Amino acid sequence: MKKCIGIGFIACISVLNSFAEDGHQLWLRFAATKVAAMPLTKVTGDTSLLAVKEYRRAVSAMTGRLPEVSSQLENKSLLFATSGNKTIARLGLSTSLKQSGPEGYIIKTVQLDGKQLTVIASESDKGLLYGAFHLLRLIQTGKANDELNITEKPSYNVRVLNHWDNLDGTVERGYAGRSIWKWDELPGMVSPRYTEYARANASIGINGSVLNNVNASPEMLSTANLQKVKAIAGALRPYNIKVYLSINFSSPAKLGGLPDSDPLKPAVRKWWKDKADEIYKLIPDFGGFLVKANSEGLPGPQDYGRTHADGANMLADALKPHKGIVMWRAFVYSPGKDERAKLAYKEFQPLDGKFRDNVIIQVKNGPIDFQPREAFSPLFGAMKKTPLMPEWQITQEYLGFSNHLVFLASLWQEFLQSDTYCKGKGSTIAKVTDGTLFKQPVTAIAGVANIGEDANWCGYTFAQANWYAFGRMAWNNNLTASDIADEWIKMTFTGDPAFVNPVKDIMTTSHETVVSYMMPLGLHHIFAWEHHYGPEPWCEVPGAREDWLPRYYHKADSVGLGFDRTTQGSNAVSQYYSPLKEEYNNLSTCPEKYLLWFHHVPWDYKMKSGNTLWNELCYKYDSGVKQVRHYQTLWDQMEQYVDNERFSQIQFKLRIQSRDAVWWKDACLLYFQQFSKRPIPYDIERPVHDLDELMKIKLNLKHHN
Ligand code: GCW
Repeated sequence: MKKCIGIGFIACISVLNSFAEDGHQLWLRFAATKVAAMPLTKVTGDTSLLAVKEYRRAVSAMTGRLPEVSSQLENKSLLFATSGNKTIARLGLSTSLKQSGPEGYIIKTVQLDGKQLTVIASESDKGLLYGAFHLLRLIQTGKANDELNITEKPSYNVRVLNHWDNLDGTVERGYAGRSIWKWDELPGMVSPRYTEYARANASIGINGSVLNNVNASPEMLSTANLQKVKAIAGALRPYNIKVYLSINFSSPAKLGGLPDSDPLKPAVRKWWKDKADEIYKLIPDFGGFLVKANSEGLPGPQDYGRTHADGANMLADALKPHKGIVMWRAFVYSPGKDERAKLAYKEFQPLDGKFRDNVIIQVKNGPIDFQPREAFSPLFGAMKKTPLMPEWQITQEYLGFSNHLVFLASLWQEFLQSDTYCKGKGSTIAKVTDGTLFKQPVTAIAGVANIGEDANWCGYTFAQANWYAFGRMAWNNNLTASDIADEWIKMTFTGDPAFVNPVKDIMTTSHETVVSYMMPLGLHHIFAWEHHYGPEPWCEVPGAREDWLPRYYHKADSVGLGFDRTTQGSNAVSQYYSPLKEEYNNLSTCPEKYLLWFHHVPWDYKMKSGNTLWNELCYKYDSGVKQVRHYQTLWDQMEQYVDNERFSQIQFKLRIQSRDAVWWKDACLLYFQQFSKRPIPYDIERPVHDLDELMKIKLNLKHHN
């Protein structure tokens, strides 16, 4: 039965979409209704190739008929071929294929011997698989035709998901149920879900998976656990997904029984070398290690007076003979040394050039911590002799968990297109990290996964879009949020423009919306203690680190609001290149979206709109609330295009988001009003909560450390 909340009678009696879908198929539904014309139902190629299997499986789902396979070239058929194939040479594709590398591919319509063929060609089977999924995407989004001429090559070599999954099955900052990795059952039982996971990732170009939490247990590397990792690696391998592990820097002592884990001691170095040898014996294509060291209480080389480079290089040396890499995180902020936003740069920039060539530094997009909006981390562009990889958070720790609709591609696009000016104008983060401006030996990008054992994988249909967007942008860092939303909507729901257009509007404005109702104008880190779901700008925890408390960041007082990071303040602006540092330093040129990130601004400061800061803040919060209500209205009109189950889930979640937006607005405005002592403009909705009442809210949301 349909729920008829706020929807018209006609929609309620509609039987068109009365089937239910639990979202398990993600964007790989291959629904028959979406395919207008299916041009290529004949295939030439080796049926044992996964690319051919995937293509046939999808087409059969869309048309009800399994495409025929022939060994002869047939008119209007699809040819799968790697570079050795005679036809590839005849078509003169060999050189372009070489340039596209083993994962790249060409999809091209050609005429040969009087026949029209569509060719998917690559240097290797991996590229064929990616090419097959590309063609399927074109078919589903109505873009397949007889004039295809596509050459693709991934922006980054390593496109990896970081699972913050623990050996006990919990997931740190996970909002989609427990971990998909069933350590208790492995290696004897290998869940079919691993293959489904690998396939979903391959369909969007992801080629690596770090299986465990960066807050890593030394036990992860025990021989028994490595056998389990081997079993997972076996399930992921056919889809070109390599496994990586997060390691605990104290493993030699804690697991190996050595007196300590000093990276310069021969016994410690030998322990790691032996461990690497053991891993590669089990998993010859193992990817390497991800390391969180000397961060948030975890052990690291500094415990022994050594540097991050000493630690990373030791691991790099152990992995090098096997072609493994070290992804070493720059998420460090030891207390007391300086203000938090400056710390990663201060520790890592001086180490530029000191790392082995199989080390890559993994840097969160912003200098603090995955906030709704941050200025980009100044480390990007600042380490010219060391490869850097962006780390994004797909799981919505600071963005309403899997309750809020927030399409993160907009945030990531803003980040990738930010100009660092490190080599003059146009030195965007995309170009700094993907090998365009610096010839890095390895390029990479990571996303913290939002995947769990929920039937729909991510806890919310719209959270699936963020997994999808990560893969697509890791493959092609020039794609826009709008392009990606368009594809995803058509594949996940329907290609009907009456559905696609409004939903795309919702998705592409949703990031700005959440910023408006949570932390507009550069505000950051005013979340509730520990779980980071709701607002708590007033939060006080006796004995807590200063930089874990919201007031450290918002600095509200009778004069104004915001963190002074100018040359008069903490001078974080100095970590950026000119002309950015001057632009950010000056109140009148600083982009208003970063205003309170870089400045402590008087309540009566005149904004570009003509409003005072206080009024602007109020209008921003209010606009965020209004936008979510608008999304509800739009969504309710979409019922006729969606199955019941997903329609109702989204309707339900939007109601939560709407209530949460009001909660955020009331909490922040009533709290900051105590400092501004100014009225909330009379043309916006009055608060519906009391501050006292909001300050009592304590959610019982544990996070697993
Ligand atoms: O954002 C913080 C999270 C921690 C996380 C840490 C990190 C895995 O609150 O849960 O730990 O960042 O990125 O290491």
